[in-house]
Amino acid sequence: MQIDVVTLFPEMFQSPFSIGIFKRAIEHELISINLHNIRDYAHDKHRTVDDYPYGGGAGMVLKPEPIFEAVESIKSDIPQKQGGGVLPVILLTPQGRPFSQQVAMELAKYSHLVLICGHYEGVDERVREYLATDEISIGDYVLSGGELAAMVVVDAVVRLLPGVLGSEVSSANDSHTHGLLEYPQYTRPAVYRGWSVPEVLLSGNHAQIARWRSEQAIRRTMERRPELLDKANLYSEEVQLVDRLK
Ligand code: 6GU
Repeated sequence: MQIDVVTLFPEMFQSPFSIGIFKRAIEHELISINLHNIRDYAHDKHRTVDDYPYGGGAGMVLKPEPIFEAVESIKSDIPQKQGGGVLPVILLTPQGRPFSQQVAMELAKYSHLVLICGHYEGVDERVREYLATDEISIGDYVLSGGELAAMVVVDAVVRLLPGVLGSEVSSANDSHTHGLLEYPQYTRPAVYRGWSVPEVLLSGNHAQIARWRSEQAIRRTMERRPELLDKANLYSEEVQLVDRLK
């Protein structure tokens, strides 16, 4: 997957993308991440990227020209033979559709993504209307820019790509993949400061362990995020368990 990020602060991405799963995925050529500084596409010698809002009001608005030209430059580098479907051009904005594991799985199907990080009080509306194909928000709170949101989206998407995680099961078992929170995990020592690991996990009885984990995941989801249960994809035994626990 090729990921192009259009941002005012490319240096913010350097450290996160140079460690952990990103480092490995880039080294193994599973992903390539290109950072594009919006300022490089400014038209004047002061490299102006923002301006006062028409109609007045506080704050500045990101100008359309540098953003359009940055994305057009990315598009012009795509080999024509690839053609294929539409290239997702995603604007990160608090007004976008809510990001979720479902959306991450949807984006993981593409071979190329373009992410535009918004800033200041906003982005000229023509960017949303005529350049972006999608708008995403990572939650109901306001960040000073789309950069952290873009990193969240890239992390959630990249870890779903085949070969990025150690084993294929690692992301299949995650919280939210089936719509439930994850069950508790333990490792050695079996007793730490007098706190014991649940006995069933030491039993070697795999069917019993699977049943315990399923019950824990359901209990935890009921306690913490009951609204997730309505949307969850449950097996019939799990549905019965939910009814029993209710
Ligand atoms: Cl995508 N951008 C900004 N600036 N704030 C946010 C956000 C995005 N998602 C939640 N808050």
